[in-house]
Amino acid sequence: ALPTLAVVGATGAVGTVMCELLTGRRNVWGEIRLFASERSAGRKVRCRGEELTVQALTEKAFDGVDVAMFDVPDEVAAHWAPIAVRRGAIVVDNSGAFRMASDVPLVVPEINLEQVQHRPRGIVANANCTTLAMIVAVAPLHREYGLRELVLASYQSVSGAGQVGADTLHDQLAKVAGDRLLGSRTGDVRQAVGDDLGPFPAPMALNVVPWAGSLAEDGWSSEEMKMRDESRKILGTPHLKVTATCVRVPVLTGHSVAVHAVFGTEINAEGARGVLRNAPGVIVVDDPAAGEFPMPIDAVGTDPSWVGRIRRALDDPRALNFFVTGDNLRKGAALNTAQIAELLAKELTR
Ligand code: 11C
Repeated sequence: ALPTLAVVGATGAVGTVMCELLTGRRNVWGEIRLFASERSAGRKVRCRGEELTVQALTEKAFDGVDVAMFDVPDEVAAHWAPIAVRRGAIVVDNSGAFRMASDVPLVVPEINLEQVQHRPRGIVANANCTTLAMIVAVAPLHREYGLRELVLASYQSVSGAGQVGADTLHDQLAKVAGDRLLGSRTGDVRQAVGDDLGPFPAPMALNVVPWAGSLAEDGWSSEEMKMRDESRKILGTPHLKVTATCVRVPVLTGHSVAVHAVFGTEINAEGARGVLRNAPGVIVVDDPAAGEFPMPIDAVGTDPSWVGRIRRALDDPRALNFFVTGDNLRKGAALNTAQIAELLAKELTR
């Protein structure tokens, strides 16, 4: 029989995309169970052509579940993932709760799929959406040229902060739309937007906010630390130099990253383009003369990381600059989780 799947956090922004993805992937799972908070329990969700009723989480609900995909806040995952494991499930967790634990693999199938087998705690972690968009392009270049350093600047969409992030931008845009003075020297976006900033520290409409996540040490944000820590773990380079500046932009879906990557050998743009064209999960769109470069409006709703603006640094022949965009809800979250879960399904049905 095909394995039973649980989706925990089925009604959030990522959970919704997860159900869409499952609909297109037949013959992988037998029963599918959807879970969410008490508030969403009882809701009907269409998944794989069936109308499923969302259930509240209980310990017993995991009985008979083979694989549980979690997309819930860190503290919820920290509590419930070990319970799901005790009840017999393998957990694929998209929160930050377990990513950096040495006994939990952090898996990106295009890069380190073999690590899915070493999971002493029964948990496999999924990386942060900002790391994922970028690392799928960086890893093949690392394999070819030997990475020494990454300097990153992100352009993150509001849906990275969940459905409430997307709703907040829509509401704010409705408030400022049509007023040509707003956001200019004579206008005041803050006044028009009012107090409802949603999950953001400042207005997102007509603005750019150099902040994502929570405050970490010495002025760094948690999101910037994740890009550093997770890149090192996924690439298996614990001492890689990584500097990130994470910025939220008024885009609904699609996280972008400007990358400056320094390698151990000299590099040229055409060689790098060739490596990236052959890399799994990557699309090269790089013809600025024709107005072709990767943008969130291209990447949204698609699986790969879109890479362009590939050029060698002017002052360092070992350094490459490029721009990468990926759908933060797909490869950044639901898709990578589903890919890991499918590796497990294959293992279970062998
Ligand atoms: C954001 N990348 O855009 C974050 C959301 O650790 O999985 C995902 C946070 C995480 O706000």
